[in-house]
Amino acid sequence: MEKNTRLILALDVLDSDEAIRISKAVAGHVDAIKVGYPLVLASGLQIIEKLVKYAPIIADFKVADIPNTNRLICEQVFDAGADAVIVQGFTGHDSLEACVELARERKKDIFVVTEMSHPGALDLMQEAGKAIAKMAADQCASGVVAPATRPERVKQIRRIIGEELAIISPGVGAQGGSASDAIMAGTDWVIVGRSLYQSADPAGAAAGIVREIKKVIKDSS
Ligand code: FNU
Repeated sequence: MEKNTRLILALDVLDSDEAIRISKAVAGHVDAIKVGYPLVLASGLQIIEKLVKYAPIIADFKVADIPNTNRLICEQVFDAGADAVIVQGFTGHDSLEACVELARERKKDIFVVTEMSHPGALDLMQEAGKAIAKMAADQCASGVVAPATRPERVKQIRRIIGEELAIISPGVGAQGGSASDAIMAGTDWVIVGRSLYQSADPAGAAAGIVREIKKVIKDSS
């Protein structure tokens, strides 16, 4: 994934025509499009090959199973044309290794969820977040998913994983996080869903976030 606009669209719409229309509109403004269960369950896995012409596709299936099942899932998703898969880290080193090994063979990317962006992540997940980040780094995953809603955690996770791994951060906009705060905390890409796909002008909304990101980078350099 090329680091250009540093914006990833989370495309959680259900209708494939709408998904294509929005992807086409934001294509120049995003470095990737993230699809997940809502869109894929509603319109089929083949939506990935229809969208991949607009941007690289990250499949957010939060894969969380035993190693063999994890590998089978990632194989299906890579075969469908996705460039990256988001997997959970809490299932442990062997489950993650199955995904990372396959991605290496296929020259694809795995992003590991450390701690999620919603309030409930504080109940159980946050405690494991730093250990998951370290495991992702030890296994040489491509990157981690860390919460834009908690920039201080992004900072801590960046210190743990170093500069080799990427951080992609959801939670900007609808969940209350700010793109500039996440970028300043060390995020490589912000992931934005509802604020883009529910906008009357998704391209304009995307361009606005990209401007905000570029400004904060310029002001801080
Ligand atoms: P928006 N997402 C998230 N938090 O929000 N993959 C996480 O910790 C995580 C995610 C996804 O709120 C969420 O499923 F690991 O409308 C949705 O697709 O901007 C997107 O990021 C956020 O969407």
